[in-house]
Amino acid sequence: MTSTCAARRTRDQFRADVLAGLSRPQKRLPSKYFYDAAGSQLFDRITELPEYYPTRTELAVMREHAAAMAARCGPRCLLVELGAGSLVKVRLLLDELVAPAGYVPVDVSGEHLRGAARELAADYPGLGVHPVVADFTRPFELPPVPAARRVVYFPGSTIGNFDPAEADDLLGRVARLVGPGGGLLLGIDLRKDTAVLEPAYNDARGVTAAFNRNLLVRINRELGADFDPAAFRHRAFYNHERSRIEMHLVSAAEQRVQMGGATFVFRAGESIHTENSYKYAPAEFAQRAAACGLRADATWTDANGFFAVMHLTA
Ligand code: AVJ
Repeated sequence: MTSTCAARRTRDQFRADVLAGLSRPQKRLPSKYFYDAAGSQLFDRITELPEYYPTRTELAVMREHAAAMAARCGPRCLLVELGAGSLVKVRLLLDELVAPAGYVPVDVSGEHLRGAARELAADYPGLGVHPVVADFTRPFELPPVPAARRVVYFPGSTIGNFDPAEADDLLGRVARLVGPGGGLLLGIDLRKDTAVLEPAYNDARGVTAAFNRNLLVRINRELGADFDPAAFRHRAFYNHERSRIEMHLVSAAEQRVQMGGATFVFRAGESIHTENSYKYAPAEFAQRAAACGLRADATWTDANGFFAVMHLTA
């Protein structure tokens, strides 16, 4: 059955990524694997934390400027959302779009995607909803829906999880996907005081720590490893030189972890680097996007300048 094949391929890729990441001198795990069912629930709780400003700030920017954003998108546009986790945000946009040609949510999780698509289709009876199951960090194709313009919507500052070279790669692929004159509506988290940034990733209730450790729980369950999640400490800090929050899991003691036939040795204090969350200045981001074929023509931010939604044209 095709779904079983796809599930196995996904599992094999996960295993290969984990083995490769843990074999590097600075151990690494890709942050895209945070989002299993438990991880997605923990992330939802993160978005409600008093310290975690990005989600509520982006929502406020969307609420205030949805009409202007929709005007930039233009009438009869095909809206392509990367990730289907943000039904609240896309609704703000859909409510303002003039005669949208359709909505294409793109997500790796077929289950999550179908649920989200069904919910949205029920609330927008005239709207064609065409879910695409794909990992948007790799090339994928769009369904042939006639439209005046294609616009990719990429909210949540997820672009911040990409290293600069990966971000450039994604921006270039988006430019080709939407074609000349097409658009990108993008959420980016902005540079700000460390005193605001660091608590957002070190919340007092320990939800972010649980989110970070859940990656080890998932690796145990899905790949049969024997991590002791409690033997790893959550660490998050702002790296000024690279303009990014780094999240790590720090081994509390010397220990060994088995996975399949492989053994990974941890020194006391050795870390696994689990996430980068880059913070940008709007002008600097516009410059790197321009080099990838996307011209920024509108930027909306909150009064504190914490978060930006940017519209770019290919
Ligand atoms: C989903 C990319 C917005 O980088 O802020 C939240 C994920 N990691 N807390 C971010 C995350 C730790 C998050 N994004």
